[in-house]
Amino acid sequence: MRFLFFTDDHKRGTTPENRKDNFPAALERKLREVVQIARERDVDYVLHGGDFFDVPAPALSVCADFLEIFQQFPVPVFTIPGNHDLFGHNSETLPRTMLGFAARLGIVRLLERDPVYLEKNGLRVQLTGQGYHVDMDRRDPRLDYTVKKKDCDYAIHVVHGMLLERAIFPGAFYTLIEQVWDTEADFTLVGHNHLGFKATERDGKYFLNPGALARLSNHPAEMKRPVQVVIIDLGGSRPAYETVRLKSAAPGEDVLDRTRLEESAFREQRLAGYLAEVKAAGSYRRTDVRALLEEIARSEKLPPKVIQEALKRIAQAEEALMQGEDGV
Ligand SMILES: [Mn+2]
Repeated sequence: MRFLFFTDDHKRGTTPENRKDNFPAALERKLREVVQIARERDVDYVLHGGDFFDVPAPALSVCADFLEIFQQFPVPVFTIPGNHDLFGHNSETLPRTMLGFAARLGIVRLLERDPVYLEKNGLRVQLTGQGYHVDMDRRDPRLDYTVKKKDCDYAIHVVHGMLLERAIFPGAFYTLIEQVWDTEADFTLVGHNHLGFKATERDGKYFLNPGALARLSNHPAEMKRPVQVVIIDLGGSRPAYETVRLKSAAPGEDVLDRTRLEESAFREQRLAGYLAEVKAAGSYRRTDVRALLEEIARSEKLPPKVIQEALKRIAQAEEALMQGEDGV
């Protein structure tokens, strides 16, 4: 049984400011190549790690253009919602999003904690997924990243979260691979961190994030990294995987704007100055609105239901804003 995994394609109808080319056209070429690879490699299933769309409800024409390509996959496509797919990072809004819509029409299938079992040539594979939610990388990471293996030969778990090999700057929300080694999944396939991480294996358990299919930022590492998909083969005597680079992905320097990189270095300096002022004004370490809310709630000792209500209203506000914006 063979799988093709890729993630974070952020389908959208406009070109991000950091790109010099026509982003939707470039993404269309990449996705057509992914469909071709799925055919050539004769995969049985396609797995997608979330951030299927760049916003929860893109314009209808944008959805139609890209979903048409997804319909060309000769096999089922399983995915999970990423943070960009949801209004206010709230998984309850999924039915009102375009990803929810595509799933309802059967163009993609959504993975959940409740396993799907796949069988071929006497091989039984357990497939689960964990989409993004407001507590991702904030609560006990084993609740999101680990699974139990039951009645199967292999287990694959797909997650949209900030899983990393080593710690990054303090104050960021992330999970380290070493915190979730006890998962029983043979393959933990991860999206969200666009730069990806080096394939990691311990005791025959693999953790893979090949990086985003889309390059949205002009971070120097984003300029250099490969744009790739992963092929997993469970048909042999032991599981195997390989990465396949996309031929249609232009070199980073050709599509990402360096002048903006210099400008953004300047902006980052100014932002750092601004953040220093925010820190000086209060003891808050976060800049994300939800995280800030949590800190305020903690310091003010607000009851959980007040926090829940505030999170709900943030999601509603984002949803209302998006709908007024024609999904751009
Ligand atoms: Mn993403």
